[in-house]
Amino acid sequence: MSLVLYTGTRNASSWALRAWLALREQGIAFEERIVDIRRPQRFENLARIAQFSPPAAVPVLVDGDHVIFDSLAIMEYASELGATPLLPADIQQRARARSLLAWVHSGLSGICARLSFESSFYPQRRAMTADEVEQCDRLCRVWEQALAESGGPWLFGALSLADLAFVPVVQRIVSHRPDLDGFPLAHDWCERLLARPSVVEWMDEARALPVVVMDDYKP
Ligand SMILES: N[C@@H](CCC(=O)N[C@@H](CS)C(=O)NCC(=O)O)C(=O)O
Repeated sequence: MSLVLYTGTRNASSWALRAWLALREQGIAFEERIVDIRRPQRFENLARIAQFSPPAAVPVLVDGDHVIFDSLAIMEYASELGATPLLPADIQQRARARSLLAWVHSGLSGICARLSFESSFYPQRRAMTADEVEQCDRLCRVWEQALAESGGPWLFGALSLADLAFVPVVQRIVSHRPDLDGFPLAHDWCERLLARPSVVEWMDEARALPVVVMDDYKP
């Protein structure tokens, strides 16, 4: 089997990170082709992706004659390819994990739009606004409750796609509000997640890249 994963610029491509993590965590060998999604070369590069993948976006996984696009589809494919699926065996737990995945995939909350993934690598980071803190608390309550119910170390006990899907969100939150006061289980889970070797590898490469600070990065 020869798999090729098209990903994006490390510090900007949070969707690609999710797909990459799922393949890595499942121990699946793949060739990675990083697509530069910075302007202006972005348009030419994504036009090349459009020749074989209708959304003209990354990530895309090519498995022989099969083109699998969209991070969620790739994550589920990786889960099924691996020796142990990255979704809970119990039907209700699996539905809850999928609910979280769907929530992330459909935008999650205002926090991701306001605090870009790239902003977590800015040398000067602003404080969260009151509204962002409120949204962050809402997420932390969800994580805290899941961890209390499962007993950890991951949201559903064993590592699942739900944990991996939250990595870019956790990176945004922890880089803007590291203490997470009042959410001890969520705090430790965030640290555990960001310490996974796969996550460290991606983030180290992301940190080494120059950042583009957006004008709208202000409270
Ligand atoms: N729903 C898609 C979103 C993919 C996406 O927006 N990818 C960005 C890079 S992280 C991209 O390639 N954008 C190109 C564009 O939208 O023009 C997924 O989950 O894979």
